[in-house]
Amino acid sequence: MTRHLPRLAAAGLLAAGLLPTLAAAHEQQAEDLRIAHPFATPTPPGAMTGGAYLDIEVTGDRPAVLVGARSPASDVVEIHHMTMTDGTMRMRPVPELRITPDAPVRMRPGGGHHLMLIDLRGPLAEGDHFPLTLEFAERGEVEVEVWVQDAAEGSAAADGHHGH
Ligand SMILES: [Cu+2]
Repeated sequence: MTRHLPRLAAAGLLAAGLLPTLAAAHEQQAEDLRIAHPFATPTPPGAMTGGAYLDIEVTGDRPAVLVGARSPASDVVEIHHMTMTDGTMRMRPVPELRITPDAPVRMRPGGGHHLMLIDLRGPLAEGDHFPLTLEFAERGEVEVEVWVQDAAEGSAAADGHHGH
């Protein structure tokens, strides 16, 4: 029995030393990202998909790459890009979204990038909120809280986060 003691003590010290390091590294990786005003638009009953929008800015020199997202609000979350071609709205999934220091991402309803919530687990009602985990290459994950707001209200509130 006593022979196991030093080994256990060493393991304890290792774990104690290691865990704070990992936690600090994780925070530092997300430290140069500013994520503002995540919101999702309400969905009619029975709708299987919904759109979520947020702003991502990198405050350092290194570009960030959003590679995925997930949420308990839906089975799947995809990064989508929407364009209007000859009056027809087209959405397509993109594998990643790159954010450079000089080009912050501002997602808004009606065009450009958004996050598509696919196979909703329930309708999104105004005033609801749900967590969303963003997965970044090399930076790890960032969890945000998404509030359900109509398109105009959500956009105005998101614009209000940028004072210049
Ligand atoms: Cu979409």
